[in-house]
Amino acid sequence: MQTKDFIELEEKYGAHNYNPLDVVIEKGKGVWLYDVEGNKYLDCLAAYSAVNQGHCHPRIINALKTQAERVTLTSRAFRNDQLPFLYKELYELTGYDMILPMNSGAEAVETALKAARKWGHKIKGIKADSGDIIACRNNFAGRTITTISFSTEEQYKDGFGPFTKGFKVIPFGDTEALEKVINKDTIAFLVEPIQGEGGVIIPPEGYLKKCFDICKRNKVLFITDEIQTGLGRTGKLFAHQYDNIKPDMVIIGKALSGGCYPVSAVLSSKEILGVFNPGDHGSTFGGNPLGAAVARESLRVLIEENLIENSRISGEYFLNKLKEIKSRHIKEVRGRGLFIGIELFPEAGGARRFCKSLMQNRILCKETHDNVIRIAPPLVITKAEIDEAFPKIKEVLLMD
Ligand code: IF1
Repeated sequence: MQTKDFIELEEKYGAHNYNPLDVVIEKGKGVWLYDVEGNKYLDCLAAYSAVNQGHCHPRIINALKTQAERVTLTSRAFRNDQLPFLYKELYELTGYDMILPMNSGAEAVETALKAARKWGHKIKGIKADSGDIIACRNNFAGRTITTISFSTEEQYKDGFGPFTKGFKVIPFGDTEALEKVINKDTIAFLVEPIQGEGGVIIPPEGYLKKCFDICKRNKVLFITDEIQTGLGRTGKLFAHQYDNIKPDMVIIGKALSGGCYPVSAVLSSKEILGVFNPGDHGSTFGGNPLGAAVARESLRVLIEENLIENSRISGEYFLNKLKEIKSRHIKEVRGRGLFIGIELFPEAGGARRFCKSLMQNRILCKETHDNVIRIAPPLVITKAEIDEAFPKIKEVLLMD
């Protein structure tokens, strides 16, 4: 079968909730993806930062295979021999001493929201079934009814109401707006340190620290969604570390498993996650031994292969080279670590057509918010691979 045959089959039976590029991937290794005709592509999306460790990392695949032949799922009705070590290793890596494991990012966001609400009602003393959680415009937190309830992207909400109450939305990057919206019934502030789907939007210097201090002064939980920015993507373990803060809760996912298995988690403390009693919350697969074994190895690879530092150094190198491109289409090139966005002027006709041309040049990117090309390769990328890709990117950005 050729590319077109796969596309035909997918279009015939699949729900059309995506508009993917017409490339059919057959295998991946490191930063490289191969289509069904054997063409080789540089992956500059890394499955939205889930494949920070590179495709099919041998150590992670091996951990997956080994555990898969021991036991995959026990349910949480019983205990398993992988999860306690994942907890311990996450604590040693992050300093958070209470962790709740889930599967998808959205499930971890929902878990954090439930923990925050329960903390608000049981600890802060906000009246039951009341209180607000603050989010930012242009956020992305998942596709569930609650996570889209505070989305400001009309398409993500169209037709899916009624929505979950108890959320207020303020402009991202605006500390005064946060100060103004907080009242005695405010429970928490949920924020992505850099808005990914929003278009790789980096807030003003010191924004997170100022928000953190405002939240502390008002006994409001400060929660970071690091599902995309976390685990090395921006050149630090967590993007919030650029502001030297320690959020009350950190939500992680994606690269927690190196893209080999859905694993997410809420990292927090006994004071907050301690509000959960047995039976309050859970999930069939949450905390399963297969996911835990994969996550343990994914974290080891991230640290032992120095991928966070490589993200910082290679990201700076890549960003500086991209900034050299003098194209009438480019409005701004911005980024932190290997989390880069090339914002185009609206007159450029939208980022999609550039991504299609990049695909012809064997580089796979994804547009975000119409006019931004997201460049976020696996963190294992080398300077040589960047140098090989750069002229192809430059050629596309100089096209008419
Ligand atoms: C899709 C976007 C990115 C996330 C942040 C929570 C989640 C995500 C900051 C939910 C997930 C994914 C979803 C995926 C595409 C991708 C995405 F374009 F949708 F918005 F990365 F920017 N918080 N983002 O980025 O995690 O439940 O998906 O595991 O196709 O919807 P999830």
